[in-house]
Amino acid sequence: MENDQYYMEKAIELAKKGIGKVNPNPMVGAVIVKHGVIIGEGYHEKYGCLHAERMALDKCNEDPKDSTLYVTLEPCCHFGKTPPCTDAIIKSKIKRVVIGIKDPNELVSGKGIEILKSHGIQVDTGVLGKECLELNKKFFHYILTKTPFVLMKYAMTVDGKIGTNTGNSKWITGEEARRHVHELRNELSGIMVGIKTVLTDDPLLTCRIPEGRNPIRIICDSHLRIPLYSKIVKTAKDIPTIVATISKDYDKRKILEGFNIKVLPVRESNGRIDLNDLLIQLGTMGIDSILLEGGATLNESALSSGIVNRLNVYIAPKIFGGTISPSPIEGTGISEIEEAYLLTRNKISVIGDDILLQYDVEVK
Ligand code: AOF
Ligand code: ZN
Repeated sequence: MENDQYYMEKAIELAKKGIGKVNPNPMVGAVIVKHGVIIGEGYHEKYGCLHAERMALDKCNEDPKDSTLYVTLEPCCHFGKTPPCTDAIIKSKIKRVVIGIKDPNELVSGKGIEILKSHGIQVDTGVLGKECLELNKKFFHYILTKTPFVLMKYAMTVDGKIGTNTGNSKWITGEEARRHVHELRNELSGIMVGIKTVLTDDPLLTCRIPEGRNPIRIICDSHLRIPLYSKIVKTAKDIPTIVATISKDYDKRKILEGFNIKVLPVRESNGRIDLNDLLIQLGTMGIDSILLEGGATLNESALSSGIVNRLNVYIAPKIFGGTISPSPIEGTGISEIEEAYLLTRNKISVIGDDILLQYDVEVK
């Protein structure tokens, strides 16, 4: 109907207020409209809190009887941390419910729609469905696979270098692009790097935007080489940190645990961490999404293990040149074109002087 998209856009905007606070649950927004006027708005504010639909109903400044509810995700019909939203919708005598996308959660998945319909409520689904799916890409992936959604990110020059011939990489992209990465750190539940990155850059891997929150730090460290004087170890008392390893060095494990680091034993694959096993374990810990920030060795392992779902490439208008200057994906590479990892273009944007290419990765 006329204006459906307009109100759904509003609901999407509201849902985004939950960025970084609702994981592993979805970001959901809801708008209640009566006689062409918004009478209530709500969104899922924080994990475990009220669902968007109930917040919108609570916030109504008028009786919602005969109104239309716009909601980005199919209303739930199960008793979870809160009672079913379908009950509240039916009780309020809302006449029509417009849904962005069906909930993939098997406890709901279509059943919410059926219950509403069986109570004589008109239900329309698929309004801005693509946008509502994009909004909760991580949630859809996590609830269907029980493993985290992995976003691989790197910044490079136009000639595909992630450092100079001395390994210098501060900074390749400009301030705005770097801020964008901090927004991702605020949004995704975990941030993952390989031990080489810790040894060469000594990073903190924190989120440095106002009101941002730190992701859980995950270090892939097959042989427990992480130095006790590294910033990661020194700050682990305050920032949740996981070191994934295949090492049997129990003394070092104990020392790291003394620094409040969770040492996670992982299955071995060709002398290294089995990333698929690691992802399963992280999934059971409730980690729904991971920002993979390299380096080049881990990037290659992640791609070849088939765990990467999305790729963000930030391209700076610079050229470094040099045969030994590093590139984003190392390892052995491929010999036949047919073996290439295939990507689907999702979005191209300009961020300051840099360009962001966003791709979905085709899982082999
Ligand atoms: C949310 N927020 O606004 C809506 C959700 O863990 P629970 O009990 O809060 O239930 C989570 C499920 O409820 C979630 O997986 C999704 O299927 C459904 N809808 N969840 O966290 C909301 N509407
Ligand atoms: Zn609900």
